[in-house]
Amino acid sequence: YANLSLLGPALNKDDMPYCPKQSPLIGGPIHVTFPSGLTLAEVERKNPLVVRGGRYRPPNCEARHRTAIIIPHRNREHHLKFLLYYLHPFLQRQQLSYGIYVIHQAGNYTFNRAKLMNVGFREAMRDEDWDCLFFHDVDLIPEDDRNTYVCDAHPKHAAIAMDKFGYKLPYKMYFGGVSALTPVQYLKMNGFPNNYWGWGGEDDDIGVRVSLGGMVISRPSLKVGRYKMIKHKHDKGNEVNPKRFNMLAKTRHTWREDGMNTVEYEIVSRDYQPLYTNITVNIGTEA
Ligand code: UDH
Repeated sequence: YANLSLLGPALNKDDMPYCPKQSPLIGGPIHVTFPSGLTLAEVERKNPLVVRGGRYRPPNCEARHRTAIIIPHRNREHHLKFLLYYLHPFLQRQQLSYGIYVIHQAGNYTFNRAKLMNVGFREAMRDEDWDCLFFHDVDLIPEDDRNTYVCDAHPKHAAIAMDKFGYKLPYKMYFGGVSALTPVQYLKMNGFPNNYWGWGGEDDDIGVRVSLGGMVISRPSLKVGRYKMIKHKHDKGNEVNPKRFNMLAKTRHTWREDGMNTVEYEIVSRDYQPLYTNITVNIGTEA
C-alpha cells in the first residue's frame, strides 16, 4: 500500500488559507426584530461554533482580523440577550476571529460607562493580542452586514446612523454608542476618562481625546452604519451627570492625567459563559 505520508500532511489550523479579503457571507440590510420568548439557550443553539467565553474562529479559513467586543453592562440582561442573538451570527458572517466581553459594574453605585471600557480594554488585552476593540453599548443592534467590525487607520465611530436620531449623525463630534479603536489608537489618547459618573458627557470627552491624540474620527457611510436602539428608560443608578459640561471644557488639560494610565479597579470575578466572557468589576466610587 502506498505510503499515506506521500499525500502530504493532514490539513491543520496552520495550513488554512487566509479568509478572503471580503467575506462572501456578508449580505446587506438586516431586519431587526425582538422575538418574544427568546432565551440565551436558543442563542447558544443557533451558534454551535462559538466556544467558552464567547470566542469564535472561522472554521475553514484563517481570519484576517481579531476583534474584541467590549460591552459595558449592569442590569440589562434583556438587552444583552438580543445583542448576542444578532451579534454572533453577524460577526461570523464577517469571518472574524472574535471574542465578546461583558464588563459588569458590581454594586449599586452610580454607573460609569467609560471607566468600564478601560477595564475591558486591559482585561481583553490580557487574553489575546486583539487588533481591534469595539466598544459597544448593549442596546444597539447593527442593521447592515456591511458594517464590518474591523478597525480603520483612525478611531472609528461606527454608530453613525441610529434610529433614535432619525438615522443621522446628531452632531459632528458625536462618538457615542459603538466605536472601534486599535490598541495603539486607544493608548495614543490615553484610553477613555475614568471620572464621568452617571449619564452623559463621557462620549464627547472620548471624541475630544481622539483629536487631542492627533487623530481624526473615521466613520462608515450613513447607509451602512445603521443601528436600532432597544427602547428603554433612564436607568436607576445612571442619573444625568450635572458636571459633564464643566468637565468637558477641561478635557484638554486632564486627558493625560486621567485615563488608561490611571485606571484602578478590582476584579470581582471573571467567568466564561458559553456566549461571552463576563468580567464583574468593582470600579469604586467618585473621588
Ligand atoms: N448601561 C448599563 N446599565 C445601566 C446604564 C448603562 O448596562 O444601568 C450601559 C449599556 O451598555 C448602555 C450604555 O451603558 O447601552 C449607555 O447607557 P444608556 O443606554 O443609558 O445611554 P443612552 O444615551 O440612553 O443610550 C439614554 C436613556 C434614554 C432615555 C430615553 C427616554 N425617552
